[in-house]
Amino acid sequence: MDHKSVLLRKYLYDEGIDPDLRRLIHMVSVAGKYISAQLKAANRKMSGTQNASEEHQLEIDKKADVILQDMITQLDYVAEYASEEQEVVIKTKHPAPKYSVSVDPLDGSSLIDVNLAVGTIVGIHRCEKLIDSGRHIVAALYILYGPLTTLVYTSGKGVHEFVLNPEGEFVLSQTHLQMKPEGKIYSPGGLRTHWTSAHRQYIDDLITTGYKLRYSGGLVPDFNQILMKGGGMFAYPGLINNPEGKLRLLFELYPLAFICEQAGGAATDGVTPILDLKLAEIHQRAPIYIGSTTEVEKAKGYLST
Ligand code: FDP
Repeated sequence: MDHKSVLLRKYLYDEGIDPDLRRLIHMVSVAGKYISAQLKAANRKMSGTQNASEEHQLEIDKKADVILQDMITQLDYVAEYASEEQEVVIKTKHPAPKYSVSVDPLDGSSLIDVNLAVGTIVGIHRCEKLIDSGRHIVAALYILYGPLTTLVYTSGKGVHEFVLNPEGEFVLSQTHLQMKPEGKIYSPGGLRTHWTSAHRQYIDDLITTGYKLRYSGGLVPDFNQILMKGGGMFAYPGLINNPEGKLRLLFELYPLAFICEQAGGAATDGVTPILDLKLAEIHQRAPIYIGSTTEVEKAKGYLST
């Protein structure tokens, strides 16, 4: 197959998934094109406020959220829209709801002013199943705004990558991405002085067995690097002063865990698979160890004792 000629919408069509799910993924990809254009026009020193997680929120965070909300909630089968930038879930009241959507509109936006890569993360859940667990996810994707804008998605039939071309189309780049059982890079979040001794021992183990450090401070590019290199491990651990860590279960961890499992990898909080963790409220956080199965198993060995 000549990948350059295969557009995202054609690939989605050929996958034979539910037409409404197909349109939803396509709609998110269109939103991604707008966000990509906004980022190129962004004033990098834009002032901001605080979001629902009391983190600094830039103008561009809010713009990305508005673009996604407008595009997603206009589909008359979307029941709920939950955004990391908003306090509460938006309920659409559409008459025949089928899917609910979680979004992190612009993850890693603190990296915009230094011109590093950032991303959008989206989870698509069975209707009104947002506040439950990650096992109701039917599709997940992220869009990475780097030197190239790429879209990586899965509808439960493997993980595929598309690249935004100069004509404004997402064209197929790679199909059925797979993580090897073991990689050679590690990406550890959190302040070292706040790591627990179990986490520190785990990271020391990786270092002494020859793992290379790769950490940009952006979850999407850091996870994407592990996926594209075919293995390795990203961790944002529970910290001494913050046992739940930093990253949000619904907006960040469920979608990436779903993608990772689809690529043959795994994701755990140290004990429980991320997708099995129960969600009590939308901004809940959890520790994560995600990547190749060997590294994730090793993490469990250190963390669950
Ligand atoms: P950011 O605060 O820039 O939005 O989700 C939050 C996140 O970035 C992730 O993208 C990233 O992996 C993590 O925080 C980085 O946190 P540290 O600065 O604590 O390493």
